[in-house]
Amino acid sequence: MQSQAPKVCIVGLGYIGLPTAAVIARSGMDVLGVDIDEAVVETINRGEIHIEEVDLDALVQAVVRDGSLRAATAPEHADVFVIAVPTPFAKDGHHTPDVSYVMAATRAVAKMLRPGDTVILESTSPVGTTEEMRDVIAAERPELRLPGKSDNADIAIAYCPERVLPGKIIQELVHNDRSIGGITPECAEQAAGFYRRFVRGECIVTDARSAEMTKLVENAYRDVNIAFANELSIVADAMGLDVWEVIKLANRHPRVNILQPGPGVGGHCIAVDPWFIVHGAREETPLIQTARGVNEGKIRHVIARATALVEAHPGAKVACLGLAFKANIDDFRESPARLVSATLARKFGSRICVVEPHTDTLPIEYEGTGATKIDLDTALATCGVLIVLVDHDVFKQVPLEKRAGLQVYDTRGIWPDQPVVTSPENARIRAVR
Ligand code: SAJ
Repeated sequence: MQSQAPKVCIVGLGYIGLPTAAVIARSGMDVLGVDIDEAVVETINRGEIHIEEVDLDALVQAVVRDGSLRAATAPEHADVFVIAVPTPFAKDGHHTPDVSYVMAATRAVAKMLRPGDTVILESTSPVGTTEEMRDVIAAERPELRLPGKSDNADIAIAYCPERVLPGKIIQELVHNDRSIGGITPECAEQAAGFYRRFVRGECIVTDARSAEMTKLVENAYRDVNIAFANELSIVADAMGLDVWEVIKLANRHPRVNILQPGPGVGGHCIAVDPWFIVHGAREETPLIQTARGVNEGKIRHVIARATALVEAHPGAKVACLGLAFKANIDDFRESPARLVSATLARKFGSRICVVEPHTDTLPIEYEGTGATKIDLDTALATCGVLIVLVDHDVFKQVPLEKRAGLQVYDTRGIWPDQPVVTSPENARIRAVR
């Protein structure tokens, strides 16, 4: 790594690429952000952002204004290329990872490469993807000596997964430790030299395949642990127990730390990445596959329980609290809360109201159902049934006197003081299973 600040090109300006580009630009490097979406490029070049993330707007505005970050629709030569494009599922119905965006970005970058450059993949990817990138570069640029293929490689290729939490991305980008996996040890060291310029956490070097697996393992670990909590919540419903009380007490054991049940696992990572491990080792992953099944099953359980509650109170309006996939964010993609309330909206039409402080409109699937969006105060004043689907702080703060007389199904356990009602619908849910 040259001691002079390297020029950096980041391909993909989404939830990871844009904050990463902005943080790197802030650290004094000259950054070009690349996205195929012209509207995204224009927005960023105006110093604005197309995604919501805490503190990102002011940061992007500052680095665009001082010229250290600019955006374009095609890459230009840089010393370091960082690829942060989506790796969705293929549309084959088997949860097969689709790395075609990674390979398209690699081909675009390959054309620019000069000896001494570094190419880093950050996208969550199945094991072996970084080597596949190397092979794509080899096909595009047969004259380059590539790592793992010849000694004295001309360029470095490495995998360094992002591991930042939505809502804390800017802070975690700087302070989290990073696993940096090179195709060779030299590649890892060259990439680590780049990250050490803006990361305050430890930059730990390893091989590319281990780094790829590490990222998948982190999210599969969380999925398995959330599945345990969700299974307990279903058991507690069957036994008439308060799962939050049981978890709170069990967690007083010095070696027990159970996560929180919810309406299912949402977002674009935890519910997706375990399948990337399964894809590479289907026979060897019964636990990971079962955890996915438990977390998917929890969504169906919540829909069944909520349906029974709504049916048991035929005259009441129903408020579904929250659309986001988790607390205090405005990201509604892959959200179990959204799936639950949209399903109720299709079943019960205009009886269903949705409360979500982070948006002015309801997503498209509510169109024609008759469901409406209302604010929290209106919900508390007009709805007889509340279904808590997201633990936003504004919901947690609702005092008991405003909800004491209402029928409440709290899937997040945000209101421990809510009186427990032993109602016919609870019995019915037991019968449903
Ligand atoms: N959830 C529960 N109970 C819990 C914790 C979470 O039901 O106790 C649910 C949430 O409500 C949400 C889902 O799980 O629907 C995922 O939320 P999350 O906060 O666990 O994770 P993400 O998807 O926001 O971010 C994860 C993080 N991974 C880990 O914590 C291992 C983050 O560090 C990764 O960078 C991110 O995935 C990613 O991009 O891979």
